[in-house]
Amino acid sequence: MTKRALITGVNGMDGSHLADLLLEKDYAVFGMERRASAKNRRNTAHLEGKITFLSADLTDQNSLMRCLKEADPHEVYNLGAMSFVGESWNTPENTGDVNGLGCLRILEALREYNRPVKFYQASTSEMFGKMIENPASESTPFYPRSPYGVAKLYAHWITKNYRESHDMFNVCGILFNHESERRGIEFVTRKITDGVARIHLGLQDKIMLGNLEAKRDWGYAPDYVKAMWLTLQQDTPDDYVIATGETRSIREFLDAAFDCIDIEDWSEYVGQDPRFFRPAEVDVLRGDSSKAREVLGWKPETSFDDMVHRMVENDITLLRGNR
Ligand code: NAP
Ligand code: G4F
Repeated sequence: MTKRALITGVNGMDGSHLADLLLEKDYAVFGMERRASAKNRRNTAHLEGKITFLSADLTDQNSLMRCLKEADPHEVYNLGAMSFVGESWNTPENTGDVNGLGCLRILEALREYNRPVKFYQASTSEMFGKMIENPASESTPFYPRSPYGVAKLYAHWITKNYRESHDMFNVCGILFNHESERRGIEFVTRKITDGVARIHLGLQDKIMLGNLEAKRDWGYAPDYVKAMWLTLQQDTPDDYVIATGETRSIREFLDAAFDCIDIEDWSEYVGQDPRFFRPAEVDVLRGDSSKAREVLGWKPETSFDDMVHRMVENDITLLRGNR
């Protein structure tokens, strides 16, 4: 029997990598996208003709029900979100609507649909925020520091609540930061690798950033979508931290990225701009993924240095193509 999966946010970084993985596994893949006046298939152009795109929006209940009926999925992965933490202070209400209530809307649609569908919610290390424990595990108390983190915490708890209240197969992956060549340009890693590529090609003089001291537990996105799939293949629904267990500062990311173009001292190429600082910062994130390693047999496969190299090389190639 061919398995069918519905992915919300299919045009995003994770959505596109997950679609690649599920196609390798011979799934029929249905990708939910929200259609504006123009298509946004930068990450999914290669998937046209291989997956079925469905038009819907996490803020539109009827559209979600229509998607479920059209896809008739065995598995639903909710990866759609307003995923940029910095922007969530500018649009807190929309962030709550999409990231918090959007998840509730899918759960309600699933309840009404009333078939045995496994549901995956992309929860986030941003829910740990102040990091009551370091490293953070599934039992660490939450302390979100942004409207994004607060909205995601609602989605996390409502997913668990519907599992317990309605006996649904709902799981949450508490995903620490993960990056790839398909990362949005506004996130710090891609902003740096794109900037380093431009400096290398003589197209830009400086990269302007915010807080360089913040630390993140950075993994490679294709490894993380494997964890998503593994989580839904279990017999019992449960929640898992997905992380490398290593943490590095933005400065260390800069070291690795500039190293790719043989620049050791990058100080003249990097500036700071108050616009990129946040009203409340998450100073450090580090995750303990022991449970995922033991139960799912998951582990990160791509090293930090390899990931940074791939991103810089990809940006150099893209920019050379554009010139
Ligand atoms: P991403 O690249 O920003 O993708 C998010 C996708 O959601 C985009 O395709 C976006 O569509 C779509 N979307 C936004 N608003 C929507 C709406 N109202 N209705 C339907 N779709 C909507 O994010 P990502 O990095 O792949 O992350 C995937 C998920 O994992 C997100 O839920 C994110 O919060 C979560 N997460 C990510 C990380 C990480 O480090 N990457 C860590 C923890 C959790 P448009 O293209 O139209 O904007
Ligand atoms: O790359 P960032 O914007 O990612 P952030 O805030 O950690 O969020 C990402 O990871 C979360 C998981 O922990 C996801 F849930 C979320 O969807 C997203 O994928 O910022 C990383 C750090 C921050 O401390 C920020 O203050 O980099 C710092 N930073 C310094 N200069 C900057 C910049 N961030 C951005 N985006 N742009 C800068 O110029």
